[in-house]
Amino acid sequence: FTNCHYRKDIAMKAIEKQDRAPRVGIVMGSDSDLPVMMEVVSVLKKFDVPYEMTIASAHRTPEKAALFASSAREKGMGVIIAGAGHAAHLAGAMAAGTTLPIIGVPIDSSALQGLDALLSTVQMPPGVPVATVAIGKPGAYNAGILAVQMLAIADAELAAKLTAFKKEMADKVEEKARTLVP
Ligand code: RP5
Repeated sequence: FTNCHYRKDIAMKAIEKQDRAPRVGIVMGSDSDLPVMMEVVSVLKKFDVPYEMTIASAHRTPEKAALFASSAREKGMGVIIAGAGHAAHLAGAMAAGTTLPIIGVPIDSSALQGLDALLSTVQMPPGVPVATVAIGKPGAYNAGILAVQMLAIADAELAAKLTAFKKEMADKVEEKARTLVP
C-alpha cells in the first residue's frame, strides 16, 4: 500500500486475519481503488462470507494478477470480484486465468469518470464473460450481493439470509411509503 494513512487504515480493516478459507476473491488494480472496493467488503461481512482481498494490476503486476486467478479455485473461492479503472483489463485478466465466474467493477478513477472502465470491463470477447456491474460504489455494493447470490445457489443458509435481506429492503420501502403517503 502507499504511505497514505487513510488508505492504509481502510486496508488494514479489510485485511483482518480470517480463519476460514476464502469463498470470494477481491482484487483491485491499485490501492486508490480501495474506498470503492470496501463496499464489497461491507456486504461480505454482513452475510458473514469469508474473502481474500489483494491489490494486483493487469498492467503493472501481471504475474501476481495471473497467479491470483489461477490459484483461486484451489483456495476455495467460488467467485472473484475484480475492480479497476482507466483501461480496465483486470476483470478480463481474471476471466482468462480461471473457470470461476468473474464480476467486474468499473472504477471511476479517470478523467472519463469510469465510462472507459465500464466499456473495457463489459466488452469481453465471446467465451470469456465478465459479469459487469455499475460504475463505482453502487456497482461494488451490487457485486458483493451478486457474489453472495452465486454462492447461495448451493448454500441454503446463505439463501435464507438473502431472503431476509430482500424482506428488509421491502420493509424499508413500505415504511417510507407509509410515512410519506399516509
Ligand atoms: C487502474 O488505474 C487502477 O485500477 C486505478 O483505478 C487507476 C489509477 O491507479 P493509480 O494511479 O491510482 O495507482 O489501473
